[in-house]
Amino acid sequence: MTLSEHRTELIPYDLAGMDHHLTADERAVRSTVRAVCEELIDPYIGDWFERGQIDDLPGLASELGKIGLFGMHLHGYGCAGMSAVDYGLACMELEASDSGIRSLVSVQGSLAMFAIHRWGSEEQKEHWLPTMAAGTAIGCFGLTEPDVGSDPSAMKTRARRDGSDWVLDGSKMWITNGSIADLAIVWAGTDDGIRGFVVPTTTAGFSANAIRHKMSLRASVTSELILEGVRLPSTAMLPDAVGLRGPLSCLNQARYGILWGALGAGRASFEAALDYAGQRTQFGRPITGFQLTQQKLVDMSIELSKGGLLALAIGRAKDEGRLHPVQISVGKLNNVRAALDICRTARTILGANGISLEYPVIRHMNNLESVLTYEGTSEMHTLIIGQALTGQPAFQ
Ligand code: TGC
Ligand code: FAD
Repeated sequence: MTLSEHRTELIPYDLAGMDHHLTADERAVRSTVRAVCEELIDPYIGDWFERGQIDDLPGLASELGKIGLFGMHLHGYGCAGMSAVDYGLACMELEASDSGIRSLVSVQGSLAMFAIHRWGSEEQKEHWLPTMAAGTAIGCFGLTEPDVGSDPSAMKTRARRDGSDWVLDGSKMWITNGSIADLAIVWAGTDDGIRGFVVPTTTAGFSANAIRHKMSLRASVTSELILEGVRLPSTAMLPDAVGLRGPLSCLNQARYGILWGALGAGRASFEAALDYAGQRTQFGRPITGFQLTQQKLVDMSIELSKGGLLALAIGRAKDEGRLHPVQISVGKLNNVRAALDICRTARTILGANGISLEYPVIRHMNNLESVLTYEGTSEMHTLIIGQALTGQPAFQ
């Protein structure tokens, strides 16, 4: 049997056969999320990105909540209690539609909900998690500041005691969902180290401004948070999170989702390029017939295939409770970098059409520039892995 007779058995973005290692239930989760994306997101996303606005964001959030996407890997309190692999597959399908939609889900579930679920009091969990799981309350996660990004230990936002209250002053920058949020998880320095606070966004002294002029993640709300004498009761503090390990534990969750999600954006761009190349004729033949185009398609396909196996290996390790955070850095660094390269290459295959929002490629490419930077830049993940390999921190 020739290779071309085998062709129909191969999935172009999964030549290594990762799909074979998924259970029927996992495939069903993936299909469900894909179908929802095809109905609720794909017909509109190009327009949302171009206008920098999602129409009826509360309506979309509530639809995503209905199928259990918010905090889907958390247990209890109205959360779906699915596996890490299920959650990863969902992120992949969401990001095949748009990184901004995956961000909406990641920040809600992996950052804001996880912070409360892992570090919050019983009262905080019961108060916030069910409505957040339903998508009727939206959360954001404020770690980054205008002068503090990769090194959150240097944060300037402060929380001071005033009687039994806490009073927060400072600002946070580049905060996803910030100006649409009902609650903000705010990390602040105290005399006892960095602590987390659940801040209802209606609290006096709290304000949020949307950041404009973005050329990336345009179908996602990104904001500055201002905290001016924000007075909170003592019950607003996350009681069990002390020090940087509080926020970093949340980042582990979100980075895990991203290492799957980025492959979705890469896959969508690869598929668009493969389809386009088969139809585009130059010099009297489809451009798929040129060796240089085939080289690009082959390289993209192999990177997607390897990235899928890496994501699944990391997902299985997470489900089995043997995942090391450094492995998350390996997945985030590799898969985002690979997906961005795939999008850039796909864009060249589309020629001039590659720069048009009529096709998804430039949107994914621009989005992945943010994904490469947020949740730890590629340099930070390189240094995390470097430290693990050598025992020597090279951050400063
Ligand atoms: P270091 O001294 O190494 O550690 C401080 C404490 O944290 C613990 N720790 C971790 N805990 C859990 N998970 C991890 N991955 C952890 N890494 C470290 C560590 O054990 C220690 O605990 P303790 O109890 O002994 O105090 O910390 P460092 O200050 O040297 O920093 C290390 C570094 C640079 C790697 C870290 O600061 C870092 O990852 N920086 C990047 C910042 C970042 O990723 N920001 C993301 C903001 S959120 C966001 O971007 C959302 S994007 C929207 C979306 O997701 O869609
Ligand atoms: P900097 O830390 O200033 O880094 C600038 C450059 O210097 C980078 O290339 C970096 O890798 C490099 N660099 C820094 N230190 C070193 C070093 N020691 N060695 C080598 N190179 C170094 N944050 C939140 O808290 N919540 C959110 O919801 C959130 N959402 C975001 C959404 C978007 C669309 C974007 C773009 C960002 C978001 N962020 C969020 C912020 C994001 O986490 C930060 O942008 C990121 O951590 C990097 O910080 P910075 O931009 O300040 O860059």
